[in-house]
Amino acid sequence: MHDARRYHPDTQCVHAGFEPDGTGAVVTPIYQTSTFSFRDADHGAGLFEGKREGYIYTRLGNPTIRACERAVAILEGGHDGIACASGMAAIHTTFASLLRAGDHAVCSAVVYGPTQTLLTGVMSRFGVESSVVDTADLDAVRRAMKSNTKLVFVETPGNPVLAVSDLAAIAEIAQGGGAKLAVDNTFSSPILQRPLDLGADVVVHSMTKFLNGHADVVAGMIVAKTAEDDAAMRKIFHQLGGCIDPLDAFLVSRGLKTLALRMERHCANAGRVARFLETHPKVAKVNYPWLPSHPQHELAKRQMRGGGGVVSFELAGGIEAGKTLMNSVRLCTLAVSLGGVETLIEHPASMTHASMGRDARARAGIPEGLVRVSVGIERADEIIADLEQGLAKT
Ligand code: LCS
Repeated sequence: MHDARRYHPDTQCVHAGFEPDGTGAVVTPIYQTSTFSFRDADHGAGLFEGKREGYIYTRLGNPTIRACERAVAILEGGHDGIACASGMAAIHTTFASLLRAGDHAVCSAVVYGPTQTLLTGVMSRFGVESSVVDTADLDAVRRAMKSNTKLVFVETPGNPVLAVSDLAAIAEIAQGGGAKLAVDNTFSSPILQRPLDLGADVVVHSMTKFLNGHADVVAGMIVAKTAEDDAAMRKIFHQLGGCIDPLDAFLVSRGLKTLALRMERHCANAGRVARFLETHPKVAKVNYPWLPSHPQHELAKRQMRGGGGVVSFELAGGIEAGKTLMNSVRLCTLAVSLGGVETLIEHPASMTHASMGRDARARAGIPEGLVRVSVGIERADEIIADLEQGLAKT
């Protein structure tokens, strides 16, 4: 579909990225090959020089991977996509492409734990300074900007307390200070939020989550808004080497076809679970952007088209009650990750956000007793009944 950008996102999910390969195949086949033969020596040399279009080697490009890259780029409204082996590979490539020794980066305090650890614990070894701030607070972002700030990295809604940051305002602050804005859009997917339309320069995803949606692939994606940023990042990516496998790219492209449908159900179910939890006497606090009690609810309504599929909450009985709940659920599965069709429950402080350490969690406002649920697409009343029987045991 060469003109997929004209269509509604619901239609783009089904068709974007596909280009006929001449066989009549209606989906892009799995080109499970590491390398591509050249017609002759000059053809090979021409491909390497960039004078000819074609495939060389799967780390540098592959038709199945290209289909997935085009699809996500169209959904995000960006120039092109760079598919990666994981969300972390996408974030690493972003940091390594947009930062160099002597630069400074600003990062949301509420992010997936390893993102922050990569910046403060690994990029720091290569001479990159960083400030971790509450990006929901625009003054904190303004104060954190320095003359050498080259990147502002925002995750919104942020994992796991669902803090929402104002992307249009942060794009102005970042670009006004000579920095690029990169946004981790994993929690919303382009169906609920399009950061590039709001002024961001780069979007990253863990496609392990909603984009693939079936808990059977680990993958990531980078989408740059401009051809220049795409080319610069792709060059670094080719050297770093964190490429996706063609089979995984195929599976993500298949998952994308139902993304709009799945997000509708994730949002409806998560909204019902959040409202149920908010009225439950054993629940002290619920975080969900679509609840009027969420501190950035009005901003979320402006910036997003739905609250997403993730809810987190604190029990009045603290972590011990949380453990009892997690050990008592039957339909929900006790596992990390999120964004799949099945409902998952986990404990951020000892699992997904353990690597940050207690102090960083405290600074980010991530309570030690917080429980996170990725609400799947099962029947909402059956998810709620499962949580209800688990809460009764606490
Ligand atoms: N960005 C966000 C917002 C994430 O939630 C994750 C993983 C990543 C990036 C990294 O992606 P990966 O390399 O795993 O594909 N989040 C996880 C979580 O909350 N539980 O398990 C993984």
